[in-house]
Amino acid sequence: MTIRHNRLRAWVEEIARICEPDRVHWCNGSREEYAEMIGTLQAAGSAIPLNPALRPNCYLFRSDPSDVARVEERTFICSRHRDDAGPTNNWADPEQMRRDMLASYRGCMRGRTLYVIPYSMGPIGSPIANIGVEITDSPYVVVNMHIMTRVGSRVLDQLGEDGEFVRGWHSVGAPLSPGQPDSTWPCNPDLSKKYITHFPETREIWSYGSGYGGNALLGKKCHALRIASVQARDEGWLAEHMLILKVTPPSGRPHYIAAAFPSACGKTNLAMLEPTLPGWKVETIGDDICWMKFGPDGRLHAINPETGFFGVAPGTSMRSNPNAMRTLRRDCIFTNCVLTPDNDVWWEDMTETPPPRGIDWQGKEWTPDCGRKGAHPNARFTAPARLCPVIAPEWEDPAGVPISAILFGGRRGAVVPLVVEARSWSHGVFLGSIMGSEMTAAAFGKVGTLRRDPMAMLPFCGYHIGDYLAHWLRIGTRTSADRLPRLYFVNWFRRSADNRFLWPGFGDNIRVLKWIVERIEGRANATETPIGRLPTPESLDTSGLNLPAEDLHELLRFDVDGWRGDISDIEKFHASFGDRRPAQLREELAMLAREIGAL
Ligand code: GTP
Ligand code: SPV
Ligand code: MN
Repeated sequence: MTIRHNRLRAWVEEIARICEPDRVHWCNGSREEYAEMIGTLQAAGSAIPLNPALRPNCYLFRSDPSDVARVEERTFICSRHRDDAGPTNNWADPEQMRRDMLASYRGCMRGRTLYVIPYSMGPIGSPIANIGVEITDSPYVVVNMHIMTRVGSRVLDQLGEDGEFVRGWHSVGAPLSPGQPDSTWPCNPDLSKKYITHFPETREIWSYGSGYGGNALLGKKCHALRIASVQARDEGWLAEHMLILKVTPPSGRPHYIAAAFPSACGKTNLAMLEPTLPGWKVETIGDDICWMKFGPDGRLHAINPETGFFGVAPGTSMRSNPNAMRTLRRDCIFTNCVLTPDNDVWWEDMTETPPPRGIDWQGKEWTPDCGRKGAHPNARFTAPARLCPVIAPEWEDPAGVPISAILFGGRRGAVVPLVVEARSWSHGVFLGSIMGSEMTAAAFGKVGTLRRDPMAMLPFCGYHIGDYLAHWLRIGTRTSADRLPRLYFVNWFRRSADNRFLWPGFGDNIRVLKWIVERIEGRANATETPIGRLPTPESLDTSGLNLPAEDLHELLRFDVDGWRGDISDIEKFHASFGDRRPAQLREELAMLAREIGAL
């Protein structure tokens, strides 16, 4: 392959000099390359082929037990000024970080191949898309990037001789000395040696020591969210942790809706929802990331920058997400799932009856009653989006789809109602800024504790969170109010006094989407409350649900006492933005506090 882009070639040569790989391989993105890479991984014992009669062309991987999720405490935003990273990011001095990491990178690819992965986030040539190049020493990363992004020669052609690209430098941090046998999941098991570093000003990502998910597939969180959020701020668009769906009511006129939920809080589920209301149809555009730019019509147009789903496996079943299950029938990668006796994969809650025995995610003999989970709680599938039976025909439209509504939602057992409509753009930004969620296994941390997670971007915003919210407020002034998406706050996770989920969720979430579509079209009623507009009980379609009236009442209740209890926590969170706290958000909070007699 001849590389016409001199800066790209020189950069790869420089990295190769530092990392000292045995070989350099430029990825062309072909099916043959995928097959060859899988062959290498299979020979190394890393890729376990599944039963071709049950799941053709599918492979299982088991990670090192130290390397199972994103590592937020080892994730750094190395902006020149500490203040530009803000209170929610780990900051480190860029020069110091470069020195420290260079010391780790020296010779780190000995005994390995350096792969160069040119990729496009978004349809190649789309005005909303963006190109990156990831250097990695992990063939597992290569095959995952093949599924998750558009890889190869087409991207190099688009880049031409001098195009701009995001530079991603990744190593698992496990050099091999001559004759040393490789591990099936090479990584650096020492947490203090792992780094997921971003240099926002120079659009660079340096990742070292981990081979898992968002730590290693650099197109995803590092590029499409942390670096892209900075580009979006500079250029007047939005890079968000959101699914995108198309909902078509019986009347036939579709709406496109985006929704921000924190990790493992239901984006993939909602994006592929199978409606329980007759005549309603939901199709998928994307399940994790959404880039939105203003179109010539003054509306926000969204693309899914990815081409695959890196989805949470446990809990995925024919009951909770049948369309995901149908997507997983061939050509997929599974990580940290159970291997069953017939060489298939399994995870908790996939089926009502578990397999009688199997090999768990750590490679140990496992039975359902052994007291351990078979799959890791953050076990994941990597699946091509085109295989999703409800993928929308326009999912790769380079112009994107016009967004009618944006939902913000977290996992809250109490306080937050099922759905509330914002009064205005700035009120909606306020609601998004106070999102809280009980933590999940998608990142290292204390599962279940409540943390504020504005727009589900807390771990993914590449700059000061106060500036991020100010950017959102500014976006609302860039077009007329009737062209902006309407903003909503939702919560599928409200619990009863005896700890049941009050709302059936999953396919029944179409009932909330229906209310939202009818609000947009001016056909559904709502009650004004200090936190926004709540559905009147009869405006929410609960036909055929058997939902007890007191549960519905609780789901749609404005819980004054609960909100009073939340105010001081919100105030503390917003106060942590210091002098970058947007005045409009201060006013929104003061107004809410006044109306409910708090503060
Ligand atoms: P990332 O890929 O980590 O960004 O997350 P995601 O938001 O795509 O997560 P996903 O859709 O895989 O979330 C799965 C979790 O949400 C599982 O624990 C599901 O049980 C739960 N979940 C999804 N939808 C619902 C719902 O409507 N009700 C309830 N109670 N749980 C839900
Ligand atoms: C998330 O944690 O939000 C994910 C998975 O989507 S990962 O790509 O590993 O970050
Ligand atoms: Mn995510």
